[in-house]
This record gives sequence, structure tokens and C-alpha cells, in this order.
Amino acid sequence: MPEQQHLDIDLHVRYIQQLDTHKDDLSYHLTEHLRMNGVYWGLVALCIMGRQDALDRDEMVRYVMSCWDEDMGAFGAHPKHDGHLLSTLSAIQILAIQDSLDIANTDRLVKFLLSLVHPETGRVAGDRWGETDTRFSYILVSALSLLGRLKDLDEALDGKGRQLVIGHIERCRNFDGGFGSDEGSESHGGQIFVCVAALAILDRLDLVDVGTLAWWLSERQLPNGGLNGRPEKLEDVCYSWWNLSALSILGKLHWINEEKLIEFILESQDLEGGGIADRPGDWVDVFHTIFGLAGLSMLGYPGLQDIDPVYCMPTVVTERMGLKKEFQMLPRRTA
Ligand code: GRG
Ligand code: ZN
Repeated sequence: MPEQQHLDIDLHVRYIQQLDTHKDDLSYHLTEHLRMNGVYWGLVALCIMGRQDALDRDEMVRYVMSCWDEDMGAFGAHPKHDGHLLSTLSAIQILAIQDSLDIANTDRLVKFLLSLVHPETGRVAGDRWGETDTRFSYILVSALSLLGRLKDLDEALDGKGRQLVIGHIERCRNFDGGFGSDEGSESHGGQIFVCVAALAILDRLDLVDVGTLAWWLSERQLPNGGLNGRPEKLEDVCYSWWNLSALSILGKLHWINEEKLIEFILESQDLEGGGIADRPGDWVDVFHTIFGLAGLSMLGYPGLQDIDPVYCMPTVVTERMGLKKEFQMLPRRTA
């Protein structure tokens, strides 16, 4: 059997450091709408590798604040972009990790967040234009929790806010124990993470059929060790986050073959330029880099820091903020 590859931390740190240095590339401009998410993914990846300081903290905080959309009371993906829920959660997470959340306009943010809950169905929209998805239910709950303002959800909508949001997530649960993006939508690893993590924050994991869901999630592991997000689909490194974080919250991480998954993630590294791809041999990107590292961290890979599966932030941060919930981590191995 060939010797197992190792995780090249120094190379991946350099890969993340250089992401922002290609400002003349067309692709840099084409991905502007993902810039705030990208900064968050890069920062959390560095934190998992124990190298948070590899990007300048003050410069990052200044960038986040330059994306504030004063009209909307939310953060955009880049300066002058309209505020959106997706970039707003990333901005709040970055500020929290950098211990600078006190400079955000919390009251305006809470108002923006609560305005996105549908007063009858409990569905949550991503912005005022209205596309709804359980992703946004999670973002609402996670952002309010990080801001220390979950109680505002209780008081919203004539005191029915929390129950409305929970009720909608419950209606998105399927016969296979999984969750979809809306009522009647197919179960999918990504939607399962958002629904299970939102219920964990709201202390309503009693609504999850743990045995059935953990079985369905463990069935997502393919013979090559990688996980897919739903039956008959290809394996992809990012499900090492979406599926595994849900298993961690449910206390069933050991229902997958950890050795084979570790091997699959390690094989997806680019050992020349750094970064991790969706599967071995493909182009790397920061999205699969953070989620590959997060998967390795939950699996106890040596030399990595713990990641909180509920918030996708370093556990030291959620502990410091008093937000850490119960979840399972495999014991950290020694090198
Ligand atoms: C804080 C980590 C974090 C997230 C914020 C945006 C969000 C909340 C969650 C996204 C959840 C989600 C739906 C993830 C799935 C992303 C993905 C890999 C989609 C691919 O879907 P398909 O249908 O791929 O293209 P498959 O694998 O089914 O072929
Ligand atoms: Zn992917």
C-alpha cells in the first residue's frame, strides 16, 4: 500500500495569502459577488491551520467595514454592492473571529435580518427581492446568535418569530430524515447542514430523526472514501464539511470510515501550488480548501485546530463568545 500523503500546511497557507494578489485577472472581477465569502473561507482555513495571523487583521476588518450598505443596514459582498444575507453572515463571522464585532451596527443588522422572515410561512429570504431557501433560515439564526440577539426573534412577529422559523425548517424535513431547500425539495447534504445547525442553535434537535438521518448521511460515502451530497451523485470534498458537520452535531461522526475520507481529502490537495480541489486532479479553490481542512479537523487530523460544526468558526471563538453547543469531535491524533 502506498504511504499516505501528508497535509502540506505551509503550502496551503501561502496559497491563501496569494489569493488576493491577482487583481488584474478577469476571474478576480468575475468573482466580486463572492469576495466577502472568500475572505471568510480564507480566514477560517488559516485558523484551522493555526495561522490566523497570516493575513493582516486590521486590513481585513477595514475591508469588511467598507462593504457596509448604509441604505440596507447590511453588508454587501464588496464595496458598493447591495447588502445581502450571504455576505452579511460572512462579515459578522469575520468580525467575531477578529474580536471586532463591537464596531458593527448591531441594531441595524438585527432590523435587516428580522425583515427577511415571512410573517405567515416562516420562510426566510436572502434580501428584499425575496428568493427563499433554508440556507437563509440558518444564516438568520446564526447571525442573530453571533450578535447576541436571538431574543429579538422571539419578540418579532407578535412573539411568533422563533416558532415560525422552526416550523418552516420542520416542514422541509423528508421521509429519509434529511432536509431540502424548501418544503417538498429533495434532501441534500448542504441543506441538511443548514437545517440541523439552525435547529442546534435554537435548541430544537428533538425535531431531527437522528437514526434515519445519520444512516442516510453515512450512506453518502463512496468506495473511494469521498462523500456525495445525495444518492447517485459524485463525491466532492465540500461534503466533508456539509455532511460531516451534521454527523458531528448528531454525535455520529464515527458512522463513516474516517481513514478513507482522510485519504480522499489528502489526495485532493495540489501539492505544487497549494489548495484543495473538489476531487483528486481537479483545480483547487478556496471553498474546497476550507471545507477539506474543516473535514480533516473534525476527523482528528494531527496539527489542526478544532472547528465548531454549528457555526463553521474556530471552536475557541464560539467558546469565548459563550455560544458553543454540544457536538462530537474525533480525538486529535498525534503526528
Ligand atoms: C457558514 C459554512 C457556512 C455556510 C453559510 C450558504 C450556506 C450558509 C450554506 C450553503 C449550504 C449548501 C446548499 C451547500 C451545498 C453547496 C453545493 C456543493 C451545491 C452543489 O449542488 P449540486 O446540485 O451538486 O450542483 P451535487 O453534488 O448534488 O451534484
Ligand atoms: Zn463541492
